[in-house]
Amino acid sequence: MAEKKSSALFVCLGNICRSPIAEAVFTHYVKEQNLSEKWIIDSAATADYHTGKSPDRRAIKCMKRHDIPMSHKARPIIAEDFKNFDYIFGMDENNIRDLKRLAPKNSTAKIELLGDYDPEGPCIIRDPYYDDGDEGFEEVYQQCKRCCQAFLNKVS
Ligand code: WE7
Repeated sequence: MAEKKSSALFVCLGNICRSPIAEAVFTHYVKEQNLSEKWIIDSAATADYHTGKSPDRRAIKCMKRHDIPMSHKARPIIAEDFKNFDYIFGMDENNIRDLKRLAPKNSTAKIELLGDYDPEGPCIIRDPYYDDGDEGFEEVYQQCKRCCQAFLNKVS
């Protein structure tokens, strides 16, 4: 009998910057630990604004720089996600507020800040969308890396 899979959904405002990076980074560590068969991993938006779009070019550049594959098309979070996923991670307090507002009554997912797993502290993964360069995206990547490793170690 196959054991039940765990599942994690990474969420931000538009699903083109932070959450596809988090999804790619977590998927990378899950693969590295040969746990791919045990996990369902996806990302989604709280706003139906960039649906169908690829990640921001700066996010793509960041993942290329770190040699981590990323392929995702933006999609809004839907009611079923709140019962299908064990964990739904927001990046900042706005995401958490929106997720709690969007959660249906039968929601069973644990809604958490991804940054709460960061052993180095900063709990908010800041929105880099209106930044000029690549630095904000690099910071997002570094935070996602620490948080995803810590989360995976905790739950497996
Ligand atoms: C963002 C964004 C991000 C902000 N990705 N957008 Cl202009 C707009 C309006 C509604 C939904 C989306 Cl998604 C967007 C485009 C995409 N990371 N961050 N907008 C943002 C940041 C600070 C204050 C206000 C906004 C809209």
